[in-house]
Amino acid sequence: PFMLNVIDNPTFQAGEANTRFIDNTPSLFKFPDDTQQEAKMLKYIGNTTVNGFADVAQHSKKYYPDVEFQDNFKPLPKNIVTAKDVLDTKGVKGLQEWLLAQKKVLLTDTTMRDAHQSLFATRMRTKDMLAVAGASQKAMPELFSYEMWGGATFDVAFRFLNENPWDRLRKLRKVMPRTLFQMLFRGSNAVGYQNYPDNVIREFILEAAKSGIDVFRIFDSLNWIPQMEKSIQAVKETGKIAEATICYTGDIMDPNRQKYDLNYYRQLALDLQSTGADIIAIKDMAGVLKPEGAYELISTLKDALDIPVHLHTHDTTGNGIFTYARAVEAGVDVVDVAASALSGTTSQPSMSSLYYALAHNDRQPAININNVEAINRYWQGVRPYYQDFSNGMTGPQTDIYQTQMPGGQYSNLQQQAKAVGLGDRWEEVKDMYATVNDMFGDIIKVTPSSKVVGDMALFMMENNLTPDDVYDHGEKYDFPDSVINFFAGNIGQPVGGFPKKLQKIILKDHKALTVRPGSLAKPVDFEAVKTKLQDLIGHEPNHQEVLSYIMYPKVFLEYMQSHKTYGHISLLDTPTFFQGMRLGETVNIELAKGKTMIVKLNQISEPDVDGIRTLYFSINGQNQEITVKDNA
Ligand code: 3PY
Ligand code: ZN
Repeated sequence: PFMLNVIDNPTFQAGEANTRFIDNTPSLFKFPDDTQQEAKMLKYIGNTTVNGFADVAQHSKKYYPDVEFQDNFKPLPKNIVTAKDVLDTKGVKGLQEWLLAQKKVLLTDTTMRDAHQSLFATRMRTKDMLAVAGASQKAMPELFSYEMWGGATFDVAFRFLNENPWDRLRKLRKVMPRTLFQMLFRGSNAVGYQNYPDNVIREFILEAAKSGIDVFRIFDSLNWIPQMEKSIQAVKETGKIAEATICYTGDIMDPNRQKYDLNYYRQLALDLQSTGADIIAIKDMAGVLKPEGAYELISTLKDALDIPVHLHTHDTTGNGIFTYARAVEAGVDVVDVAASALSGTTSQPSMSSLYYALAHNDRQPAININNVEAINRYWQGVRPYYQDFSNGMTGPQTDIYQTQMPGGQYSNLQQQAKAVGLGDRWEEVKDMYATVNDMFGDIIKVTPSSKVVGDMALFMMENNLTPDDVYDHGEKYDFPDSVINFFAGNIGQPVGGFPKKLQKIILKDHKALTVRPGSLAKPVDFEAVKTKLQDLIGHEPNHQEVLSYIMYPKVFLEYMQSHKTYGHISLLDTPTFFQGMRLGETVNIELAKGKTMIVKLNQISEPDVDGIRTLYFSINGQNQEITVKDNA
């Protein structure tokens, strides 16, 4: 490459190269890839500096502290056996036995998935996870698992962060080889919002298992087992853990709300156990499981089942720790918590709060609290980076007991409401959400059924509709696609069936399914998709790319395009990624180990008649200018 650089150099070609030519031409020492990578990086920084990042307010000053984190943790001692070691050496059965034999309650850390999904719309970048991942494994080897993939992280990575979620998995796996990795899997909806053919579900699970996922938390948004069976079977093929999940809704202790009563949950758990579940999870996605309800529910399940029980809640109401404490008394095997800085409100309860809440209790989790707090200090530094995406909730919201909105949806629906001009009517949106749930017959609300309820609520508000308007002249309206889809049975059958009158109004002449949608879907021809995708992206796609394209065709292609334009911008620090640079600022970008690009922004010109600005940078001391169209 060096010779080529010399030969291609215009000075050299013009025959003007003298002996000092090489010394004075540092670009000769850069390989084309570097130069391209730098140019792409600059293009991104320039664009973001001038035009900002979609939906993020620009700040004229830095408003976050610098994060300094030193990994001073010692390597894992030889005698420590992690849950991952147990799975890898003794298999699923071994892990089940190991779990059931634990006296202490075990923990799953959701910081890298649900916590940020629920607090700031899933915007956490891989770079911020990688900085602490290896240290976390050393600091907290006693954890059951890390939830770090699935749910909304898959599409948000492509859609908003210009990142490939498979790369995230690979990189984290590399630095956390002895930690169980857990993902949230939406049954027949995989990591999407729609039904996928059975062979797509199977291939996705096989690929995820191969890429490092150990525990698959599989749920269906209507608790309909036919929508979960194929996923459970696929996980069993891989020798990984099928954690079949029951979404909790209603209130088992309220005699007036018995659509989902204790017996409903007990029977569902038993049915999932017979379907092949290795662990049963209770997914309290909205955080409405009250402490006494948790005690009743977990006691009943522990009595009825032979397999471990894992409880997931959100701390939206402020009662999460109390709920867990009662579940711990009832014998729950594992609960989900997050690092304090990313816990509370719509996220999971805090790991360290739970630790202290269970002081002098013989089931207090076996963790090193000083280590937990050291890791948390890192997250404290990172959290402000994402303030712009935060849902703004600063304290407990007990109205969630009425609205039953999932924690993961709260911040997303808020963004959606803003986008359609309903940002300042958020309280009404929440009320409408509860109203729509009643109209739909009190359904289980979690992705994607929660999105259906949210879309309908926004639709009714945008069109100023009351429920009576819908019942009386609903035929006049074109309801959102997601709502039509739901009533057409395309995401499955709700408990107790559809409300017939409303179904007719929404569907008009459209027919409704009563069978599992996947039983009718044609299998995807992976080879054909691969060939088509190769034409679209210009290289032979790997299996992960094929699967990503099948899940999200448009989002994936847009990602590929922007990746081509901007290169590896996942290497940028987060403030620069979202805010660009300010005049006089210097940013260090580690392109590869030991290869740093030092970027300083010296000057920005006024826009010319065409709105083009020139930005003057120095890159590793060399001046470089680029032009950017100012869209303002
Ligand atoms: C998801 O499906 O992403 C969820 O977090 C549901 O709670
Ligand atoms: Zn959740």
